[in-house]
Amino acid sequence: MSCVYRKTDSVVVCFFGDAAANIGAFHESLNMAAVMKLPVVWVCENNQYGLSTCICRTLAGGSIGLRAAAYGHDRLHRGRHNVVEVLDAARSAIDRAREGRGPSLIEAVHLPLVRPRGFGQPLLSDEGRRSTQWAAKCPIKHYTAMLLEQGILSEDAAQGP
Ligand SMILES: Cc1ncc(C[n+]2csc(CCOP(=O)(O)OP(=O)(O)O)c2C)c(N)n1
Ligand SMILES: [Mg+2]
Repeated sequence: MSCVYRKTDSVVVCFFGDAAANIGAFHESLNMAAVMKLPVVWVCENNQYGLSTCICRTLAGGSIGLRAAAYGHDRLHRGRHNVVEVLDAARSAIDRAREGRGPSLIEAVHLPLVRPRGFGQPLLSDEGRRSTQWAAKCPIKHYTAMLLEQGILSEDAAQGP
């Protein structure tokens, strides 16, 4: 029984990978949550790969967020590397859930992560290129730069212990 019925502030936050959006339970759960206006926030950590398979080969329609929209969800598709935008999205989704306005899906899109050795598979041929792309858009690096720029973090503190 959800907090909608119990009249509490509780919200369910459910994390899953991009590959889970292709199984039946994903569709059944999103449908039921929307029909019942359940206080649920789905967070899809979309790293573009299920094990070693690129979603470009498995995801029809090209977007997990669009699937959520089709089930009447608020769809919050946030920046690739912006921690603050993701925090804002989470706040807005939780508020919406608490107000009884139903579920949301946050699709956190990460650039393809390097798999050192893809679950028994050989190294991917474009590993070097993807590694460089990921390093350039690392969310921690960007957040650190933002905190330094705003004078919230000192250079010393940024270096860590
Ligand atoms: C019901 C079920 N089907 C298939 C698998 C096999 N399996 C393990 S991990 C995985 C892919 C997971 O991809 P994703 O959710 O995107 O997570 P990531 O690999 O990016 O960490 C699959 C298909 C499983 N564990 N359970
Ligand atoms: Mg994945």
